[in-house]
Amino acid sequence: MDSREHPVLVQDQTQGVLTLTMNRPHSLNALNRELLESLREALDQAAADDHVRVVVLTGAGRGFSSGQDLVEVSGDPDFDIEKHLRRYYHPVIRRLAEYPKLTIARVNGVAAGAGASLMLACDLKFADARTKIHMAFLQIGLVPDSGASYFLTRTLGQSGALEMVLADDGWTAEEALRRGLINRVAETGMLDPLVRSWAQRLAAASPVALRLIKEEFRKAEGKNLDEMLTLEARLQAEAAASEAHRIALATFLNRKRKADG
Ligand code: LHQ
Repeated sequence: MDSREHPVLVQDQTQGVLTLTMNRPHSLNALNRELLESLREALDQAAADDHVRVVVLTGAGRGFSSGQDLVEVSGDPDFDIEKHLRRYYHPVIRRLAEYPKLTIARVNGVAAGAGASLMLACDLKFADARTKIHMAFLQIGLVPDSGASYFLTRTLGQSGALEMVLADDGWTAEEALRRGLINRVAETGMLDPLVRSWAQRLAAASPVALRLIKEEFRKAEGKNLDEMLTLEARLQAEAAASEAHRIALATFLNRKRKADG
């Protein structure tokens, strides 16, 4: 298969940043079976590769992802949507939600339906100012899936999540930013510098600390203070035993010794 036809392009930008590009631009990167399987495989490989510290997920062309490829699933009388979700979407969403490395959604254009769910499952979301986030489920008589209900209610609360799903035409990037659904909005032409600066800085940070910070925050949901104090202390012991911490501490003490003369 020609690399231009591959549904997910894997670009190693060295310095620990790997970019996965959903590559079906003619349909605004509509999600078909092949793309979802390729994405899961690429995520698995990147998770196992020690050189990869940060994964950037983005779309080719003018969109991030338009969600499920509606052409692929229409016209098949035997299509079983529940099975389809379990088989193709759930592994990707679970993988992203529990990913051991930092993930950044580079939202270069519209994110709709399950495409928005993919964005929501990433750790950081940076969007181009022209982006629209459109849940799109109700328009075709469906309910939020692929983790959308989970991520939206946690981020926006019940009422905000409902408003988002019922919105006529989705939210602009500015609205999504104001509501806390995404982290940053970049003016036209500024998305790449924004993503690059965050990705490179975090790729140079302690991979152990990043993995544990993610675990800490994921587990904080639904826990009380006592439980979190216990968990923090355990995770801190693991972070403190890492090479990155040992080197950073030695560097600090060296600098201090020199400064003190
Ligand atoms: C598409 C798609 C698309 C195929 C644009 N499929 N071709 C999970 C599992 C199983 C079943 C169902 O659902 C789910 C969860 C979901 O994801 S449900 C939500 C599915 N997505 C949608 O309903 C969004 C449908 N698309 C749109 O509403 C618009 O295309 C958006 C708002 C995304 C973008 O609008 P425009 O910027 O005006 O672009 P466009 O509509 O002109 O689209 C460009 C091309 O992409 C066009 O093809 P063409 O050959 O005419 O140039 C579209 O047909 C194609 N396309 N979305 N989901």
